[in-house]
Amino acid sequence: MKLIMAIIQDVDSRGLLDALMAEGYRATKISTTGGFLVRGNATILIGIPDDRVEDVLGILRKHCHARREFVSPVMPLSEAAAARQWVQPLEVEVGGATVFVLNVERFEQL
Ligand code: 2BA
Repeated sequence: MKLIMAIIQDVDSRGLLDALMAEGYRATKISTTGGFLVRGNATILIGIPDDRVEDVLGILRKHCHARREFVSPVMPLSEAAAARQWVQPLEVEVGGATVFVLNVERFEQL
């Protein structure tokens, strides 16, 4: 058995969960926060038999889209003035999904 842990953008989570349910997969959404942007994202946990990994990755590819985001680096005004420059927004591409596939040693539903 495998546990897929996928960090995705929250906006994609409803469509992804609907697609997973429609295909008979069980999934859990956890509301999480990315360390860099410090914005909400979603982590989806999906427990599956080993031979379903590629199918689930295909569903993730279809429903999770990369987007460009702008982040304003935080610098106190006094430091910005001292540096004699305006702080430019930084553009980053947030991935469709950051996916970890883990081996499950044991699975119980009690
Ligand atoms: P965040 O940490 O908020 O990162 C959002 C996006 O910012 C990243 O997109 C990347 O494009 C950029 N970024 C992150 N750290 C950076 C840095 N030190 N310098 C410049 N740009 C940086 P993704 O790579 O697609 O990651 C999306 C989210 O997936 C991340 O949100 C984080 O929550 C998670 N993630 C990504 N890699 C991870 C890892 N190795 N372990 C755990 N979580 C991870």
